[in-house]
Formats: sequence, C-alpha cells, structure tokens
Amino acid sequence: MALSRPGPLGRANGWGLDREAFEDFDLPMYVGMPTYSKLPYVPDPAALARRRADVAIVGAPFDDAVSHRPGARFGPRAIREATYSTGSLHSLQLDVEPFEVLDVVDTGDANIVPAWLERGHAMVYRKVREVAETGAIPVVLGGDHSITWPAATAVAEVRAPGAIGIVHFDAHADTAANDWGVLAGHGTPMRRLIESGAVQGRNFVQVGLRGYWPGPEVFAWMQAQGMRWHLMREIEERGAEAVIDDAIAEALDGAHAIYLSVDIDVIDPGMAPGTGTPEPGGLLTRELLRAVRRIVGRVPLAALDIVEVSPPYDHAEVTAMAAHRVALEAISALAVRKLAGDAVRHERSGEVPVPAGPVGSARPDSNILESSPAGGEPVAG
Ligand SMILES: [Mn+2]
Repeated sequence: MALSRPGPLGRANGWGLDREAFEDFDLPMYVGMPTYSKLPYVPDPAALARRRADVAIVGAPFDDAVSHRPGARFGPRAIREATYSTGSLHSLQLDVEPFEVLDVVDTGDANIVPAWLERGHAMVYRKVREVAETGAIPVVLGGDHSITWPAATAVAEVRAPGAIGIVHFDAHADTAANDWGVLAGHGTPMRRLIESGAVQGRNFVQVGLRGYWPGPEVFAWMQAQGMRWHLMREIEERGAEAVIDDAIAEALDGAHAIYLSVDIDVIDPGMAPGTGTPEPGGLLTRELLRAVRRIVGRVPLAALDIVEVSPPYDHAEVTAMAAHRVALEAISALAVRKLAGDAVRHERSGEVPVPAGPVGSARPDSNILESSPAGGEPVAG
C-alpha cells in the first residue's frame, strides 16, 4: 500500500520518511471501516455469489418488536467492532486460522427504517434470503429476537422448508401466541416459525430457559409440537456439557442442518447486562462459547443469529464482546470442519425445492390481532 508524496514542510518535519502502511484488515479495530472484524464489505449479492464466500455477516438493526428495554437496533454496529484482535486470527481453543481457511465477508445491513415493524421483517427476510441463495452461511447480527422469524424463514426456504432444525439458546422460549396482541413481537418468533411450516416442532431444541415466563399453557403448546427444551435447572444439575450433548443429538434427529439462534440473555446478566429482558441465573460466557464450538463442530450449520444485544444498557462493551465471540467461535468451528473435508457452503443441486409446507401463510394482514380470545399476553423476550 503506497503513501502519498510529502511536501517540503512535511519533509522538513520528518514526516516524509518511508513508513510501512497497513491494509485496512490489519489496522487496529478502531481505525478504518467498522465491518465485522474488519472483513471485506460486500453488500452486492452478485459479488457475493461470484466470490463464493463461505460465511456472510448480515446486520439486522431492528428493535421495534421489543417488550421491555429497547436498544438492540444498535447491536449490529456494537458487535461488529467489539474486539481488539484484527487481521488474520488464530483460534487458540480450536487451533485454526479461520480467515485463512474460509472466505468470510460482511454484507452490511438489511434495509431498515424505524417504527415500521412489517417492513423491517420483510427487509430482514429479503436480505438473509439473497445471502443464503449464494450458498454462503448467513451470520445475522440482531436486532431483537423477532428477526429470527424472517431470517430463519429465508434460510428454511432456500434449504427446503421443514428440513432445518433450530437450536435456540435463550432465557425465554419465545413461543407466545402474541405479545399484547402483536403477532410479530419478540416473544413470538418460534411459534410463527412452527405454525408457518418453516421448521418442524420436533426439530426445535431450546437451551437455558429460566425465570417466570411463559406460562404453563405455552409449554403445553410446545409439548404438543414435539419441541424439546432444557431448563437452566437441568444445566445446574447435570452440567452444561451433558445437556449440550443431548441437545446435539436431538437437533440431528430428522434435520439436515441446524439454524443456531443465540439470544445473548441466555448468559447471566452479570456477564451480559446489555440486553432487553435480563434474567438472573444464566450460563457463563465460557459455557456458551464452548457450546457454540461443539455444536457447529458436529452439526451442519445452515445459519446463525445473535440477538438482543442492547448497547445502551451494556457496560464496558462486555455484552457486545460476548456476542462478537459467539460469531467468531462459530466461524472458527466451521473452519475446522472445512479443513477436515466437510462442506461449509450450501451448494444447491438443480431446481429450487418446492415448499413442502405453507411457508409464509401464517403471515397476518396486520401484526395486530383485531380480537384475541384470550386477550393479549404479557411477554418477555
Ligand atoms: Mn430472551
């Protein structure tokens, strides 16, 4: 990289000496373009397809569906730059240099504007779909958890509806029928995904649930769908390792690939305070990072999302850093798989599969229920 020629004053001051100039990728994180880990910015899907990227970061800066603290719209920016390590990295835990093995790029954000819930979800759906269609693995940075409905629907459509499973880390089940009458709130996306046929209930595994929401009738609905869940209490009693092993086995039971959805509030709020609905008594950060490495190392990954990081409630960027590392641990685990000869990209063979289920048909004309028999339900997220 060449520097411009100095003038006479610059030379006299000693500023014309030969200096090494660094590529943007190798500069400190606080210098230059704030893409995820300073990776190349490739917003054009045609360019993404041409370079056959393995992994593509997507921002979903959307928090119009929250039930409590806002601020997750600022999550993608904060997560992208919440690291001090730049350039070609070496994972000590996995002994791999992920950016040497994989082509990882940042595709920028979905085309979000404020205060328009339906449009925001449509734009997340379209952005994730255009990325997934290139064969790259989408890593979606939220945003509140409602974005998992459009993001996972897009991935399910590209892969074949009903063929992906979801492993969902969260303090909350997010399977409410509605949030105070709103069908697309951040307490409802997992129900919408199952109702619409994007994902089958028996391929849905939840880890880390705790606290005081939702009520028993929602768990009865979950059981009727064949969903499986692991309460925080089970992790306390059996240990995270044993529970994650079970979750991996359950996730592989019938699904071709896994969409991993990580609500950062699965971590204890002492370690991840910057979130919308903090619930005391959660995972250690290191337990979550280990779980992500193990799951992505053993299960074909269709996509990953990391949601509910609210920078205004964060302290010392600790929550954003945890979210940054969730993405990086998954990318590093994918790199290990690629070195072992496994396919990482999704190569589509032949025609686009015909949807097996009524994907998208659960989409209401309005996200507000005209009349809700049970009334609106209070909600967490
Ligand atoms: Mn949650």
